[in-house]
Amino acid sequence: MSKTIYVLNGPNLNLLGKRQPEIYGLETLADVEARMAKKAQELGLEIEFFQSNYEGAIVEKIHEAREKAAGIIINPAAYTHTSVAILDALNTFEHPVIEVHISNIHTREAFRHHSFVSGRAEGIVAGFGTLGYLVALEYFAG
Ligand code: DHK
Repeated sequence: MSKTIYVLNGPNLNLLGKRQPEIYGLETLADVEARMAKKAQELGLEIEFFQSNYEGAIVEKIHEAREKAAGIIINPAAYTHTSVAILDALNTFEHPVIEVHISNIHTREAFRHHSFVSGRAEGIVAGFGTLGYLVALEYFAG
């Protein structure tokens, strides 16, 4: 049976492609999902793709992943910098977590330099645009 990887996206990423394209690019989240689904098939993986603007909904999806997923790829978006709840939920997950940021958070405002998730993540990809999601998926190949 192939491994299922949960791909979780935080607030405002539903507006990808329309939102500050000079920072986040022109691709939509649906484009990212389609590219990931294709790549997952090539790698023999399954993905469950999810986006929410609500912190609690992301926490609950991580709880669901505890039973169903072999890994989590997460772009917590603004919750990266604020959410102990998402960190605590990830700490209940017993498989690898890869953190993705489309932009390089370290070249942006100081408040974006700290991530609550990074200390829990096996790997972090930032600043590669949406390619970062595909790189994260490669981590789970094999
Ligand atoms: C996305 C966001 O929405 C921001 O709040 C983060 C992240 C950066 C990204 O680069 O994907 O600070």
